[in-house]
Order: sequence, then C-alpha cells, then structure tokens
Amino acid sequence: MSLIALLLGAYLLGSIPFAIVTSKLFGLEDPRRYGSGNPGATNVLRSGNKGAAALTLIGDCLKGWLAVWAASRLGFSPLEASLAGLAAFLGHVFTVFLRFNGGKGVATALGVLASVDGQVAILCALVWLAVAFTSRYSSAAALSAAAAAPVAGLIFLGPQPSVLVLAAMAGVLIWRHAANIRRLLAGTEGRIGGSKKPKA
Ligand code: NKO
Repeated sequence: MSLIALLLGAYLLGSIPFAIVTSKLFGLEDPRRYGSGNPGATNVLRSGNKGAAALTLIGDCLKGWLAVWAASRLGFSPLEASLAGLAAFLGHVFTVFLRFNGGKGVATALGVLASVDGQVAILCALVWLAVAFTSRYSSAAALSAAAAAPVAGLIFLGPQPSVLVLAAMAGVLIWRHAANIRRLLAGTEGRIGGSKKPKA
C-alpha cells in the first residue's frame, strides 16, 4: 500500500462524525443545533444523554487510535504511522461528510496519542482531567492538554519528527477552539454537563 492510499484511508476513517452518528442512533437533536454547536462529546453531553456522549467520545477516540495502529500493522514506519494519525485527526476536523466543517479534534487527538506513545497520552489525559475537574471547562482542559502534548512528546520521544506531527495537531486543535477562547475570556463559556442554551 502506498503512503498516499494510507493517508487517504486514514482521512476517510477520521471523517466519520460520531457525534452525529450517535445522536441519530439515540434519536437526539443534531448537536450542531444546540449548545456550542460543535459535533463533539462535550456538546452531545449537553443533550443530557450521557450514553450518547460516551459513545461519541469512544468512537472519535478509536478512529484516531485505529489509523495509527493499522499503519504500523501494514508495515509503515513510526513517522508514517503518526502521519496517518494526523490524517485521521484532520478528517475529523475537516470532514468530507459535513462539508469540511467537523469537530475540534480533542477525542481523536487522544486516540492518536494513545497509539503513538502511551506515556504521552496518559500525561495529556491527566492534564485534561486536572483542568476539567478544577474549572469544569472542557475547552480549557483541551487547550491545556494540547499545550502539554509537544512538551510530553519531547520528554518521552526525544527530538524526532513525530513530535512535530503532535505539535501540528495541537496547533490545529487550539485554532479550532478560537470561539471557546473568546467565550472563556468573556466569562460566557459553558461548563461540562451544562445546559443546552442556544449558541452565545
Ligand atoms: O462544545 O465547544 P465545546 O464546549 O468535545 O467543546 C469543547 C471541547 C471539544 O472536545 C470534545 C471532546 C471531549 C473529549 C474529552 C476527553 C479528552 C481527554 C484527553 C485529551 C487529550 C488531548 C490531547 C491533545 C493533543 C494534541 O474541547
């Protein structure tokens, strides 16, 4: 299999929007129509359905993990496998199935990290949990974990090209949270498990 075919396959896998798929399965409203309007686990939780939110998180996470794992199994190098992870992440964010307007990439990035290096994933997940529990802001937790990712990469993987792949993922993730950053600064950001209030 060529690298191009691998990246295309990973992109298509990443493009599956689990927030939309699970919402349809559970007969819930489209998450793009309430809360932050984001097709992601945090926003699906605002529907009040914890099962749908958990399934969104697992699905979005697994596709990132699977892209890297499959690439390694197919004999691609660790750097090529991390690029497959980046392709799945970009598939989630710029999904072909939602006119290139997908999610923010947090759960998918976690799946990619878990497959690239377990220690990096655990450190970032701990940062997410610490900030989420203290602030109750999913976005602030994701922004902190993304900032930690390249640092954790350097610590556990050393200076190698796949750390740049993690940094690129973190950069796109932070950029996708621009509206959240504005709401955090204005004090109007919604908390975890908060209401379904219309978009601010
Ligand atoms: O609706 O705009 P919103 O308030 O929903 O949502 C903001 C939120 C969007 O993300 C999600 C996914 C939630 C996943 C939660 C578990 C994540 C745990 C660990 C994350 C590690 C991320 C590392 C990134 C490295 C590049 O933010």
